[in-house]
Amino acid sequence: MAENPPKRQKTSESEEKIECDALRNFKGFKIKRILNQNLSSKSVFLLGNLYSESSPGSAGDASSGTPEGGVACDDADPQSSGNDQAVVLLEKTAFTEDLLPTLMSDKSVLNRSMQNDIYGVYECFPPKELSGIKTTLIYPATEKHIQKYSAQDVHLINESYQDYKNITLPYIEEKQFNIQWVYNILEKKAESERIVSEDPDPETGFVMLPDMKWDEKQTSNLYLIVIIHQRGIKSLRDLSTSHLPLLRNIQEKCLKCIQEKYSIPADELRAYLHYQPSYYHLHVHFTHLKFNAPGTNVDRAHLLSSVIENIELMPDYYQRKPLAYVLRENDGLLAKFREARAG
Ligand code: GTA
Repeated sequence: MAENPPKRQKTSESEEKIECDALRNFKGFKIKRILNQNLSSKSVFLLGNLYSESSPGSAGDASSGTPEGGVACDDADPQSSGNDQAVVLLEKTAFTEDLLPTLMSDKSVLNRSMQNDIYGVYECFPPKELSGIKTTLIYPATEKHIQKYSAQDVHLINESYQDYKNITLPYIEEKQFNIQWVYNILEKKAESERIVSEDPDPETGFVMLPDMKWDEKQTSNLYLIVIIHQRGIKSLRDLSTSHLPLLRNIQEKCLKCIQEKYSIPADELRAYLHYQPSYYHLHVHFTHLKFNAPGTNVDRAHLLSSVIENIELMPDYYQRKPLAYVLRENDGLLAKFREARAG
């Protein structure tokens, strides 16, 4: 059993807050299967059961750990719902300059595996503080999460606005990912200490903070996410002239803030929206140009500057333009498109 498994505990009915403890180790974790593996990025995505030896007290025992903060978790309680599935993303992290002196010291242990003339090959075992693996835990994971992180074939869809209305919109209204994490950020119930910049204006305002994919160890792979305060704008498809002040505000203030805080000029950044996104509450990705972030391909990313220019040229551009994007083989939306195209 995990020593201190994450648990969700209501602290106050009125506040509707749920405490989520931090996991301390993976004791009891049972690997069900490898969902995906990438040798270049040195990452592996796993599906498993968090409490394979689950017993009363293994989870939900309030005395076993320290709550890390009041976080509203909209998914069902994993223990009572019986969903013990977890998706874990493990990624080896890049070297950072400031830690190199520690790595290149007597704190690292070397094992030589080969020597030939002047050529030696060693395995280096760095100290604990340098051997961290970026670990993302999604728990309890839904079937949609499992599909999202599984290796599978992808297919290109060309979606007209009519398709959006008839196929995509009804599908995402029924099947979209829960966006409680977005509301937690906007309502300062989670990650409030990580906020880099905020404009509180209800119409044109936003919150900017490090994306879950950024380890924040160096700025060469900077990844910030900007979430708008206004609710009900799902994606690019909802954008028109009335949203230009919002989009221009994000572009201007976020680029300025990134320059000031991280010393990265605007021409070394890409700001873009995904279509289709995974989460249907409008947000903008800001990544360093040097970083080949997942989701920057032409089949998914739309530069914020182009979005603004397109709407300036044609107010209803995103209600007229066919948009192409890729869908995974097991995506329910692809099945809907296939059904519609066949019939
Ligand atoms: N700060 O709680 C959160 C949080 N959540 C739940 C998601 N994000 C969060 N950020 C914070 N706190 O960039 C971030 C995501 C993402 C953005 C949503 O919000 O990291 P999107 O709606 O356009 O959805 O953006 P997107 O891009 O599909 O989401 P995501 O998670 O980036 O998935 C993209 C695909 O990239 C996945 O299917 C996965 O297979 C692949 N991928 C490759 N490498 C990674 C990786 N290192 N981590 C995650 N996914 C990866």
